[in-house]
Amino acid sequence: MVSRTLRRATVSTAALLTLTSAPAHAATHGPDTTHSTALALPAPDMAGLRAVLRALTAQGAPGAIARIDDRGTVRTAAAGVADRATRRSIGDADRFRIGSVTKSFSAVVLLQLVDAHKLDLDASVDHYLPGLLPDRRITVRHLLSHRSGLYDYTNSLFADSVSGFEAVRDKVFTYRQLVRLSLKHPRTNAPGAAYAYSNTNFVVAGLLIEKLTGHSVGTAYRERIIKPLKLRDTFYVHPDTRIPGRHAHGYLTQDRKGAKPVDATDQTVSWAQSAGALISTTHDLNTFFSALLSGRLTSRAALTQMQRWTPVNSTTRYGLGLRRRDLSCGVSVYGHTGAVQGFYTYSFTSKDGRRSLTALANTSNNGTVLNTMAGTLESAFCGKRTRAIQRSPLTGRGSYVTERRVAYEDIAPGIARD
Ligand code: HEL
Repeated sequence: MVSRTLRRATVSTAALLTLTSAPAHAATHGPDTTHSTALALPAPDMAGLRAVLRALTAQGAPGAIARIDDRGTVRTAAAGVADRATRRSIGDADRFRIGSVTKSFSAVVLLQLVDAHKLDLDASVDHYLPGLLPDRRITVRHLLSHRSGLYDYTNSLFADSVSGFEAVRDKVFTYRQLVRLSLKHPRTNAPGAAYAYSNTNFVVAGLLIEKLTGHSVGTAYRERIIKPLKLRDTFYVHPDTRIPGRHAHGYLTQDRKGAKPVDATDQTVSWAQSAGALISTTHDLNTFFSALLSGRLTSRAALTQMQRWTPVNSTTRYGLGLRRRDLSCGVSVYGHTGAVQGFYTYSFTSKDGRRSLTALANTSNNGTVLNTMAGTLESAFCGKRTRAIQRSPLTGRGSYVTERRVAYEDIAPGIARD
């Protein structure tokens, strides 16, 4: 089973083209022209989903879970353990660190402030935070779409994965200290000129939230998202190091092959804060993205702004704190991914928010696992694999192709390694 999934990850582009209907591509910043609705979606492939989770454990994740919420119907799957020491099985109720899925929460708070006429997406960041950034041309929209050109300080912080992590595990940073780490390096591009994923953008977003609401980001998340949506398992505990209640342990893979993974569960996540420090569950993240895409967290106009896409690669676009993934069956899904030491998360929903999938693997620094996790989206939104006939150009003979290509290309350089 494992080898089948691995083989699926390397199927040729030619085979992929045979299998797929071409995904709709919106022009840069153009309207969203995709056609995915829950009604048109095929039934999820639960056997396929379970196979992906088993493959993740074979590839080095101690455990993996996935949950699909589909108009009131809940489907869950799990493989492996939450805790390598006790061997407790991992389950849907386990809380975990969601990493950059936090960015979608930060973006929602800022879009709510746009709705309240307290923030202008196209205003200079300098207007709200005078003197913070060296270039007054950087706008709020540039931050939220990763087009500011601000260097991602985590590239330097985590050049060596374990010593980099241990150096910050218990550290408490101010936002301004993190911005200063970024500004030691040249900017990657002129404002607006290119997409370059950077945690720095969402650290500045945190500063904006605090400045404009007069409260901490934790309070903003709680009052504006967590309480209204009754997300009972979602927490922002910074600078506390513990995950409250029942949770999965997270294991950071060492750069040195064969070395024992490091239990990275307890940490301040102060290096990320508004860019990545939330804790949640599969249930709460599905509720969150479903609410967002169905228009329950912002105005429709704000949601439209969040879906002005910058192309990232052939299958991924980035809006404002929101990713769009175009799947092999032509369906597009909306959400975010996360990578924080010990935890990889995928959380996406359909265009209308009616079907959502969240998956977690309690490992990190393992590019194979991160790539394979894309298969959870295929199983959840594309259904059973299509059997398509591929003809040999040499013999003209047809054979059935059942694989689908999965690819995760949108990774900050040096962040996830095989
Ligand atoms: S990276 C991503 C993901 N994002 C970005 C952010 C997040 N996470 C980080 O910036 C974490 C960096 C260190 C992670 C660490 C590991 O794997 O545990 N890696 C190393 O130390 C490598 N030397 C773009 C993948 C996202 O999906 O948005 O979350």
